[in-house]
Amino acid sequence: MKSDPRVGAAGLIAAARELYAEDAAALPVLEELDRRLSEPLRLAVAGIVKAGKSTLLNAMLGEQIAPTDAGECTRVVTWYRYADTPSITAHLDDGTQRRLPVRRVGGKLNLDLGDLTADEVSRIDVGWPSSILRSLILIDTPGIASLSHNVAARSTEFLAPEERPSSADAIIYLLRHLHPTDLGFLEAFRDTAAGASQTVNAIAVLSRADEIGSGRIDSLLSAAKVARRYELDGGLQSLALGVVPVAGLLAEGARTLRESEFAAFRTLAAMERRDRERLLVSTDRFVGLADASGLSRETRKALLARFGIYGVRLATSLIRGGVADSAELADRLVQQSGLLELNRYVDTHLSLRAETLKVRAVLDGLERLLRQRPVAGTDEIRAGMERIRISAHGLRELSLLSKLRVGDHPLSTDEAEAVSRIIGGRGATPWARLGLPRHAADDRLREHVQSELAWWRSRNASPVRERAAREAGRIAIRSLEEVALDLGPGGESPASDVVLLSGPVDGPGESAGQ
Ligand SMILES: Nc1nc2c(ncn2[C@@H]2O[C@H](COP(=O)(O)OP(=O)(O)OP(=O)(O)O)[C@@H](O)[C@H]2O)c(=O)[nH]1
Ligand SMILES: [Mg+2]
Repeated sequence: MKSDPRVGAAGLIAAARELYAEDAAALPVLEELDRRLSEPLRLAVAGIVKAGKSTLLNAMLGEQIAPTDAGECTRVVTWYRYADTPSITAHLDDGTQRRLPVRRVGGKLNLDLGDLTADEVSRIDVGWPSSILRSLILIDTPGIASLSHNVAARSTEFLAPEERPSSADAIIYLLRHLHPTDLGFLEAFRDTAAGASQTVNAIAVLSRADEIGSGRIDSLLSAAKVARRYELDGGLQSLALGVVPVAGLLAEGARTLRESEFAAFRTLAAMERRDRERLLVSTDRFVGLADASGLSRETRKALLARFGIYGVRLATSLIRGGVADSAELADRLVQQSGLLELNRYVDTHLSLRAETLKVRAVLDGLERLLRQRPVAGTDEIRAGMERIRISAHGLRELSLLSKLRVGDHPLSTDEAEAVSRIIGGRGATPWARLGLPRHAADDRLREHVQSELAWWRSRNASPVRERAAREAGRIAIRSLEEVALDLGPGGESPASDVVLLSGPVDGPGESAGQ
């Protein structure tokens, strides 16, 4: 029978609570670890100032909740978690809490600190009835490398503190041009908790992707090329799982598209071709022209703010191509924005591994506490942690994956690539592990898993195989055995109880790494 690492970790926290019963400083740490274990995965959105973090978070939520303009709130770490009714709570540095009013203005949540200043607030907690928050806690963070040292320090202290594990289980890191600050931060995040283990939970996003090709209609293709280049030779390889180009503003606009906006796009699409081209030639022209076939300057300005010039051009051209209603337009714009690809990354690398990532973070936190506040009688807890680390296959996969990512292994390049794929380096779905397309038939998956198993077993049986290579092979074999078990002998596919952003289990499949 498989033992549940989460139950094991919870047991260790309970045991530690008894040992530290008299220690007023240790108890809150243990309480926090316990909470972390039972809550959804904490996914933080990070990046330098104005990288588009809050906009992307709104796109993921499908609502305009996170404040995107200047203002005090963009300087505070803000947690978005599931609640049946909306609520906003400010946690102050002095340990007290204050409820803030929930007000929406023009579709946007108006996050207002009132008479508080950002410097007094340690974090804001927003409770919101959004389905994605049932499986993830999303955390918006202030810009790294902000002009205000205070603001940047808050993010770094939260995400990559020196003296304890990160408060986030995983991050989406937004970058626009690969800047030394980006690499520096990702290195710090990687090196927080247990050595290099953080390489398996950072996804890089090439943000504001529509601006890369100056908003031209092929902008996202240019962005995809840049992202690929960064992935291969930007020094990012050992720091992030991949680089996904995303036009967050377009995704946010599409997911919150209003009928009046659809009508405005339709008006643009119906204009005489020459007039339309003249109008869409540049941002300045788009808002500058006095008369534009009945679209007021205010309307045009609003469209630009919500979709960017790329989004306006794309929406118009899609309508001209036959898109007939606002729901279809929204779908098509979301598809073009890169958001779905990002969702797939989150699903296959993070959501499917949520339990493991949480257990790992909690064990790191517990270990840190035992080291910093030594007391008698912790041997059993330490032994328990070791048992979980050795026996929980998900943890062994993660630890091997991070070693492979930083080149710390004795395998040949081909073998390392194959092991990495099998243990979930391209996503934890069966087909990603087997290197097959997303929609491959179950029978084909079964056939592949058996032939890979046979190959790895015979490879590992070689008497001259190095110990570390044999161990890596053993982990790969175990992963394949689990895939085989999940697939069953035939018939129905097993149902997943993980809530995924992209709906039914979806993997990077054919598009992986393109
Ligand atoms: N063209 C374009 N503009 C974007 C995109 N994402 C964000 N922006 C714009 O960039 C500005 C900053 O966006 P935010 O989402 O507030 O960025 P942020 O990283 O949260 O900023 P701070 O929290 O202040 O560091 C806003 O004016 C957005 O409209 C995008 O994908 N494309
Ligand atoms: Mg922001």
